[in-house]
Amino acid sequence: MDIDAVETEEWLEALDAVVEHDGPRRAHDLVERVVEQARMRGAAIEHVGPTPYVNTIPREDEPPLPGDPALERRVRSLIRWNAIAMVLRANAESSELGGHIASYQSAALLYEIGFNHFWHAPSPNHGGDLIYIQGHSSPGIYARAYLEGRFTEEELDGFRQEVSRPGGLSSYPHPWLMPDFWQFPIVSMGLGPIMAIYQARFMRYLTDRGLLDVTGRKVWCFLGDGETDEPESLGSIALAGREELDNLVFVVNCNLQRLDGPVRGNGKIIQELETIFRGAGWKVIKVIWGDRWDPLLEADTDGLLVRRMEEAVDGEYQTYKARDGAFVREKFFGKYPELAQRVADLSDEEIWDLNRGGHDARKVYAAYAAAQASKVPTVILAKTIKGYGMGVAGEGQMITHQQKKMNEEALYAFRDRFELDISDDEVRDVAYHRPPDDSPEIRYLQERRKALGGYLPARRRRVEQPLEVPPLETFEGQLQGTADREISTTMAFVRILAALLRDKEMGPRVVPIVADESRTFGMEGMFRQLGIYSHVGQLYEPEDAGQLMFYREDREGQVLQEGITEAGAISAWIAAATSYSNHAVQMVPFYIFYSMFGFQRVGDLAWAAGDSRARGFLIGGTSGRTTLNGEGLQHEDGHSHVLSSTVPNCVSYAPAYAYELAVIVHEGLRRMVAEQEDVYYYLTVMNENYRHPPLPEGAEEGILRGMHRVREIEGAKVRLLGSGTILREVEAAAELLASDFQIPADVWSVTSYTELRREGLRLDRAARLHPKAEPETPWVTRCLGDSSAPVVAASDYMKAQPDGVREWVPARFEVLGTDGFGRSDFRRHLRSFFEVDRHHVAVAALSALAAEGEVKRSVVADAIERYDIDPDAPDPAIS
Ligand SMILES: Cc1ncc(C[n+]2csc(CCOP(=O)(O)OP(=O)(O)O)c2C)c(N)n1
Ligand SMILES: [Mg+2]
Repeated sequence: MDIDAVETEEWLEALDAVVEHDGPRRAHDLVERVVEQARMRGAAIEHVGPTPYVNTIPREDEPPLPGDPALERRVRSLIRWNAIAMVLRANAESSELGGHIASYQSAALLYEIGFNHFWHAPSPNHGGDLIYIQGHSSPGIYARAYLEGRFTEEELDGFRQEVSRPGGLSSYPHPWLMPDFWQFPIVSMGLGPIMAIYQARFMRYLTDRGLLDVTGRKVWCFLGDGETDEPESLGSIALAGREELDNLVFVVNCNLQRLDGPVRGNGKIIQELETIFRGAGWKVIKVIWGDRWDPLLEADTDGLLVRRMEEAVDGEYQTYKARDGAFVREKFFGKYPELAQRVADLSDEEIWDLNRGGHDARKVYAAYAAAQASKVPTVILAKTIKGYGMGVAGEGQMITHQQKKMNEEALYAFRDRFELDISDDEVRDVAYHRPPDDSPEIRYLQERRKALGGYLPARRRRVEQPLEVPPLETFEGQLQGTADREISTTMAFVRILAALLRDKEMGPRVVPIVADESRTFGMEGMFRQLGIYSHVGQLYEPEDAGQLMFYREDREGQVLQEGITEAGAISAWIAAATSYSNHAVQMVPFYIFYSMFGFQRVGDLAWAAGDSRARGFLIGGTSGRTTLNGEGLQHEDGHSHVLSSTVPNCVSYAPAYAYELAVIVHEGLRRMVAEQEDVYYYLTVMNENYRHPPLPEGAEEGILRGMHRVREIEGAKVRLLGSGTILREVEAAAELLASDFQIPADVWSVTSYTELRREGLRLDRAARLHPKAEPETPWVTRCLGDSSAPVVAASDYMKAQPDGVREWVPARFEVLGTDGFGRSDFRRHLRSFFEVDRHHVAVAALSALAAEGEVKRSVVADAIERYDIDPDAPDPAIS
């Protein structure tokens, strides 16, 4: 209720006068001052909602379009055509291969303005911008590369045929499949945005630490409006805002549709995203309406048009573009007679031509120029039409996303709409079309890219001068054993890291990354010693300033303390682990986390890391279902090695002793840093303290291949395998078997069932396909093949791990493991519950011997009784 209408009118008139005399900007500033004053006076003005549903940049502030817009449109149309042709040709035989038409057609201009005017390739003058391309827009990116002369027509015809056609083009951006082309694997929705944010932050880290000047380089990330529903898409935007990452631009292609239908049929995705990003400290640039709306908006002095624009929901906007001008006149303008009157002079065709901002070159250019100059992260919300130009074949239709067909009629219409110089025959054949090299179109396109330093995307495979890896003796402290001192492998790891950090060449390239768990792993010493990275340094005196290891934040800090975000921390790790490629600076990242919150929590990012050819170490701390004992079901990891084994280029180890860890880390450095192999390492470390023996002579090969003998007895009757801390239970079981049953046993430390299995599979395959060649024997068989004594394996992980090598164990094989939900108790109780303690190992050994007829069954029964095992205890796997 307005209690004083006259007063209200006066205020509004005053504002109108300001707009008239000093322009909207002055009005904006004044209102902001008034709001501020009102707050000071106690008027609780709380929520700042979205701005009106119009473009953020006023028409008068739009810079003129540089270059030759008409020629650019011709080039763009050619790219549109070839992108469609790729998909249609791939699906001509059958629709088996798939591919997307509609997404790129909605985004074509958004990419082309970038390619023609903004995005630098690496060159002597510029380090290069990093473009995260929306995965299912790839046909458009290939089509551009074809016009640039980077792909042949045969290669385009190999779209989505990566196996049968040499040089076939991958469905989506995959560095694994196209290592010279794609830089960032983004098609799994949400991963692109979060990786882009941490990439931008990592670039600033490189600069602040004096490793590389990245001034002027930007990260541009494209995402779909539907994709913003993924928690990963928006979950880290506050970091970018807080850190004022001025090198980051998001372009959200707001075509209002996702796969099944509208993104926000009953609302407005652009308005929703505006509020979210503004709240997170981003500059938001809405590009909603194209220039043909400008006269109507200028004439909208009473705000009725904007009101109508705000009333209409996205579901309606989608429908408008699937119908025609008459429909828009009736449903949109016709709602208010005054509004209908304003378009009475426009023909239906002119109403139909009222364009959206994301399809207007000048508006998009203006937004990009503003983003380029912005001092904070910027998001561009560009309103587009899904399937733009597809006409009756799909424009704005519910089924558009998956439409892979366009009939001849639709293709002719497309050609005519974009005024393509393509013959009827070519249209019928869906032929690719590329004008000659000396045509104005191709010359223009090439000149633009030349001016911007070369082609994009393009990926660097290796650095020219790899870092030198320090010798194994660097980790002498861990190789010698700890004598009487009891430490955990976590502590051993921290010492290995500390030794690496002391190395002159490699030390500064090490990136320790944590997600608020440094103290858990005893790494708080690094806070003081290395500093925690913070672009603004430390603006406060830390509470513990007087202490030796105080919480030191520093602009040159080396540690990335990401807070409680495993997805963010692994994204930071991916940025560092691919720095060799994106920045030509080799880094050696170690991300240390609770092993339960690794692969299980952020498995898709771990997969993307493999695709990215990331090189670095993931360290799963406090691992083992019974080793981290007090934390209960949610924390006790007994399966991360099963999960890590699914990533083809992830090399996993579960070491038990410090010297194993040292040998493995050293080999990882050799392979990833010196040899530049595209693998990454997953190592589990534990928090149980015990003594560590010195490195046995000649043990390195076995440690790296996956198993080595740690206890050798003449005439062993049984062989026991252990991993991680359970190796110690296995060693104790060997003692029990000797003392209580006079049975000699060998003990092996299995450092990696995953590696043993991979070798077994590889050699089996080689033997199968090369029947005439002498088959090679896998390591596990070489280790265990010299006797037929039974083998018993126990670990703190699932039975699937040892089971994976069963085929190559040439003897009876009993497997113990920790399948099931964890729970808390003392370690000894948990190990008894999960049946992986010394007693169960001994019983399993006797049981195997009984099955072989080597001991009587009564001996097994005796042991069960002697060790106080309840044979009717619940099965831990389902308890
Ligand atoms: C994690 C994940 N879930 C589902 C998909 C399947 N998918 C591919 S595209 C798509 C719709 C995308 O809609 P939007 O983000 O709006 O992109 P547009 O094509 O409209 O530009 C879906 C669901 C995926 N790629 N990744
Ligand atoms: Mg969409």
